[in-house]
Amino acid sequence: MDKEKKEKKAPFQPKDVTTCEATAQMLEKAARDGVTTAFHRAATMKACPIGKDSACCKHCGMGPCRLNSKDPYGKVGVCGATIDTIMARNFARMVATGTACHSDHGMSMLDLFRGVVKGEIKDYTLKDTLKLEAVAESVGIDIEGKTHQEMALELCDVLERTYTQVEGEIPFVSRVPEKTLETWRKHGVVPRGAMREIMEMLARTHIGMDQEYNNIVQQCSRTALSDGWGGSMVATEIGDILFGTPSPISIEVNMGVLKEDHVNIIIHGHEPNLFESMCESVNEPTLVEAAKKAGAKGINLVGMCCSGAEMLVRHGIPHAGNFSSTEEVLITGAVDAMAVDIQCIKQGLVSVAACYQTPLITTDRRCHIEGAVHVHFDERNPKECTDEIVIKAISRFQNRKLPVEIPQQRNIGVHGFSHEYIQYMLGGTFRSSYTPLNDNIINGRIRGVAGVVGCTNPRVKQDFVHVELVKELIKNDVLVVQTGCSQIALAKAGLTTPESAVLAGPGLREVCETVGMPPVLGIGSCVDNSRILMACAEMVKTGGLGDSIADLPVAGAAPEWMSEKAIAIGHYFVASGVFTVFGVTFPIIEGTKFHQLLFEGLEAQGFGKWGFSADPHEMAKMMIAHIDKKRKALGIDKARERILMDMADRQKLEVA
Ligand code: SF4
Ligand code: MSK
Repeated sequence: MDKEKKEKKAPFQPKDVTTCEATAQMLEKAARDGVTTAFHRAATMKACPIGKDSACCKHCGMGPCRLNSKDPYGKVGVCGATIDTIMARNFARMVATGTACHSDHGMSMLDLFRGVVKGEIKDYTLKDTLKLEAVAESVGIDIEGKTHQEMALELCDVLERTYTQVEGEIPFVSRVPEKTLETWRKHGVVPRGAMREIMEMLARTHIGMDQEYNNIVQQCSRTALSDGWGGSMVATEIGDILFGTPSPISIEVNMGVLKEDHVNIIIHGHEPNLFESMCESVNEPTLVEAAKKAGAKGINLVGMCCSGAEMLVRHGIPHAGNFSSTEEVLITGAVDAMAVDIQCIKQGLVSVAACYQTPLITTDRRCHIEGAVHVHFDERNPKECTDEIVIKAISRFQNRKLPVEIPQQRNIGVHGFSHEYIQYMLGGTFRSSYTPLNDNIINGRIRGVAGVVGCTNPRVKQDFVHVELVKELIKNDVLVVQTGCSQIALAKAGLTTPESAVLAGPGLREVCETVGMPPVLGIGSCVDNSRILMACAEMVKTGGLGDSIADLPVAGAAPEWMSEKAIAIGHYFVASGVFTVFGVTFPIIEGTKFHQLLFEGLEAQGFGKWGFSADPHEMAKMMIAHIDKKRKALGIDKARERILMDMADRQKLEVA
């Protein structure tokens, strides 16, 4: 941090770019320390207006070709590609990349699972054998008389088809409601293995291949479904079998979880195995002793981003913040090591970490970063890597030279609502089912269910859109389920406590208070969006809310999305039958045929549809209107009117 940098003014006021007070405090400090972050770069780097509308193509050497978003049909690319072809191909490549990320994650979880089951990997065990039995049965494995090892080996072979199957339907299609599956079959989008779908998607977007936007979108749906009901779902299910299915746990979130007198280690990324081993290493007596000898009171393990969200719900490990705070947390000067694995790791972390002499450690062969230290993580000997991370952190603690400033915000909430737990919570041990949820939707106490998920993005005020949207939804009796960075935004805003039921509408509040649950249910990381699909499938199976996912009074949103994974998630929800609204920006030109297909046409074919609004209140309005439309189609809109009248009457009585 030289003098010249110190005098550099931030191009914004911290409070204008984030509602997270801890992040704002660190941005103030960044200005004093002369450090730049993604917020600074977003403020000074204007998004390319042509790229923003997806009106350019660089798929071949005759281009790059730029079309005019103001006059989209006025021009074509050198090869003759129209705006619809160009936008559809760009969108398709985002879906393919997002699907590849989740599927690659799922495949490594399956590799780990196989290694554990075969006894080649000894540091992990099968923690949830009840889940193992349930998953095996769900894909048609006869578990009668088999040992857990036998059924797990069989399960490995079946689930591997999720990725490698050349022809025919992937195993978890068995979980899709019959009528939804009928729609998929009719439109030829039932997925084969993710590898096949991604390969075909990429091939079809090459110059001179698929140049009919409807046909490209059909393959987008097939590819995205191989993620939601395939790649991601396997990652979630195997994670639960290996590390335990989450159940509600009280947790602490925000930068105040860092401790000045402890060795602070942050794990950031997506795969739970690194984090699970870190839990062992930070409790290793020799390392704890070493930390104490270095003058620390102990070792404080903290999560960030999505692997943090998984550890939060499985072990109650504190969480320091979401994607947009990963550079800012280093500015505290209190982080003695940040270890990362895969996905959503900003390259900008390297320079911020260097400013505070914090070791930034990459651990996965798929994600090295120039300037970071690499310590390879091998599941066959995981502690070799995680012990070394702890040793590096202790050494940094011992040599801390820069002042430490830890924001004091620390929010407590309850998270860990797997779809299995929602069933148990509402139905109790003996009649565990989704019937009470469906009943409360049918009688109108709960208007509908919304999944609010996804990233944060420095192009919009951090957390603001998530929090405003969720507040508006629960106020209107919509139960909210959450994953990923969105869940952390709401946890920081204090909305994941049972007490926050006071912010809900009268019907939802009554249900929450009866059961003792928050109106906002945190369920895990971004691959755990598959839990929301499972909850939707259970709601259909339970009955009374239509025959397909498209009939349900549900909606989804990613209000501050930024990653291609989010686009893949959005599209698998749309293809599954869910109205899904994105904020920030959407790579499309309004008024084009491609826009019409995504935002209206797919719904007419029996799928869900896309929506867009950058404004949280408008977004809530759109989602609630959709939920009401579905209630009307189901003939349960009258029940809600009656219930609301009853509640209003009751309130009037209370006032009197
Ligand atoms: Fe231009 Fe067509 Fe090549 Fe794309 S594929 S860069 S539109 S010539
Ligand atoms: S980490 S994909 S920023 S949710 Fe899953 Fe957060 Fe989005 Fe990454």
